[in-house]
Amino acid sequence: MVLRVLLMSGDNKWFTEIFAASGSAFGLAITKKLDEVKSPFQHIEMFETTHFGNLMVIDDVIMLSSRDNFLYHEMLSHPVLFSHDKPKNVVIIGGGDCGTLREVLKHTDVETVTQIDIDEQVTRMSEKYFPELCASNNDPRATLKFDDGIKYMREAAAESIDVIIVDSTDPIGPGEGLFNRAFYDSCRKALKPNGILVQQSESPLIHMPLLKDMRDAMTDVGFSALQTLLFPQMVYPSGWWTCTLARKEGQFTGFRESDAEQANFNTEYYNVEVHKAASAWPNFMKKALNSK
Ligand code: SPD
Repeated sequence: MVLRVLLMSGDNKWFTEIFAASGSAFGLAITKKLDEVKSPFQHIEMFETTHFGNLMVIDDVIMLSSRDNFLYHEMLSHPVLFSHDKPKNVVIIGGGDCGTLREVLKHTDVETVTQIDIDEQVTRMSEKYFPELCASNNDPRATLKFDDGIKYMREAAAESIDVIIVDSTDPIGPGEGLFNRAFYDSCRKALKPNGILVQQSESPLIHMPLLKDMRDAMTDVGFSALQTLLFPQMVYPSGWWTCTLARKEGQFTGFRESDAEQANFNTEYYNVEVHKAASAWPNFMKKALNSK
């Protein structure tokens, strides 16, 4: 269960996300509340912080800050795109703040990116408070749809997509149906034979049972190889996060290292060394996840 508190301390207020399941909490000093909207799906709030720029909170859970969203968005985009031999057609499920979309569009080989987020208000808030993330939204290769991503994948044509990126909230509320076998099965069918799915897969320190369930479900529906990558993300519970890549067929042997080395775009976190290091697992993860 996630709770939130607004505390007063000296001149500052603090937005604090309490993660009761792990007896931990994370807080940011805020100067003011900028905006809020109750959409048909969720409660979206925007705060101005003292040190982290703007902060988006959905249903009391921190989604992103101006200062550190690059870590998550780069790791959800570049490892999977450089692991595919020629990613032309990309689908983003969720991702309404458009940070992942911005990173994907940096790849000039990508011909189309279709983003399906259930909640248009997330994008409208992001356009206003994270304009840097939305700067490429008018790229002719990008299509933004506001619809149910689960239904979209269920109805997608078989073998039509190179890369699917699931940039979701936690598995509660509208995001819940993106973490189960039925959804992974739809994704697998919609991928071309050399296609890859990547999904944000929560914290290795405090969500291990969920991560294990996700990986087991991906394997059960027939994905042939998985790769869980680790990266820091200060504003999420534990400050340590993962994404999991799942290949429809074959193994993860195709990292286009020289293309990543010579990439003609800027990144703040991602590079070849980071890509390789992100797949190194600490012993507790090997013990928890290598049993299957
Ligand atoms: N605990 C919060 C996890 C949220 C992950 N998704 C954030 C969306 C950023 N594009």
